Amino acid sequence: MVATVTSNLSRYRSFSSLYPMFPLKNLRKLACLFAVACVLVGRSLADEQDFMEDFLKREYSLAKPYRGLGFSSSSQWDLMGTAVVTPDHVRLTPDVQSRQGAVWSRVPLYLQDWELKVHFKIHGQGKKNLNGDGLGIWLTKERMQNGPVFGNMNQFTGLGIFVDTYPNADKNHDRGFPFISMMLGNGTLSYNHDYDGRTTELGGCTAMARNAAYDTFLLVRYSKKRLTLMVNVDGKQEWKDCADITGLRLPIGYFLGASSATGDLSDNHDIISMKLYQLKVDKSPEEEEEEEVLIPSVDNMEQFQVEVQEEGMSGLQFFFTLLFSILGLGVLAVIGLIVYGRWKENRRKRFY
Ligand SMILES: *[C@@H]1O[C@H](CO)[C@@H](O)[C@H](O)[C@H]1NC(C)=O
Ligand SMILES: [Ca+2]
Repeated sequence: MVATVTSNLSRYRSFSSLYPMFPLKNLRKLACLFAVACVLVGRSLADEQDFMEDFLKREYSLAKPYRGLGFSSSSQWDLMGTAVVTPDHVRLTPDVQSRQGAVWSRVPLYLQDWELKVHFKIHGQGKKNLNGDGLGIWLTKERMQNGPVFGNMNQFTGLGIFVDTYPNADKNHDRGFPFISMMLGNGTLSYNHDYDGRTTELGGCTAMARNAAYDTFLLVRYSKKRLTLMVNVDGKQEWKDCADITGLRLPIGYFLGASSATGDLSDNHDIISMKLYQLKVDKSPEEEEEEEVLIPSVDNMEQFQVEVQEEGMSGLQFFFTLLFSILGLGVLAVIGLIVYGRWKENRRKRFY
């Protein structure tokens, strides 16, 4: 048990050194209490805290019980495609080929500083890397669109966070899947599945979030033009850093959503909850009077630009390419020599 609250180890140590005679049993209880407190507070105590407080905003959140979700006029959410509600989750797609489903908030988000905690579950029958395609979490201008980006439209405007469970590009296995990544769309940028979105990603990390033994969460925090993405997929009461982007401008009034798609490969893609917290942040007067943002953008976009490598040649391909190159050069040389010979002959003829 103590091992699961490693984030509180420092507190634990100082405590035990202060009270060396304190019984171990009580310490364990204390550790458990800490762990429970962490869960209740909704994030690790080890996190740096420059926020005064936060509030769960029910009107932007999706959580149990999902009464009337998707059909009641009082519901804050719409369902589309194959998405269905059960008592335990919103299932965006079943573990069946070629399905698309989504859930979208009806209420535009007008908060400046917020935190979104997503509890999701991806599971299925397929063997590792024979499953797909993953899910997208959205905060975008558009809503309720069909499309190729994890069941949402391409060229979207706003934030997309992808839990990509199938390596389309990754023939060299240079990154582990599932891979969670982040993209900021501006209406013209295009997500490219063939490269698993690498050409447009702002950051990301590998997270073993499929068929996981533990509950899997991701957390997005946006405040003062800084967007941080954290994950918790291994049952520890702590968040792991996944991406951290500064200078990111995101307009307000966008919609929260979650979508998923299966293709030749499939999985169950479930959303258990999406909880939106308002962050109360200390701001300087300059930060208060920020100019209005109309199009999502990131300062110094170039720093994220990656060269996507075309698929490398196999050894055999390389051998034949070399062979034919040499043969080709040989042929060229022979032709060259013949032409040169003729030319010399002609010249000689002209002299006589
Ligand atoms: C979107 O971003 C790309 C890449 O930074 C840029 O070339 C394009 O002009 C931007 N589009 C808009 C509408 O700002
Ligand atoms: Ca992929």
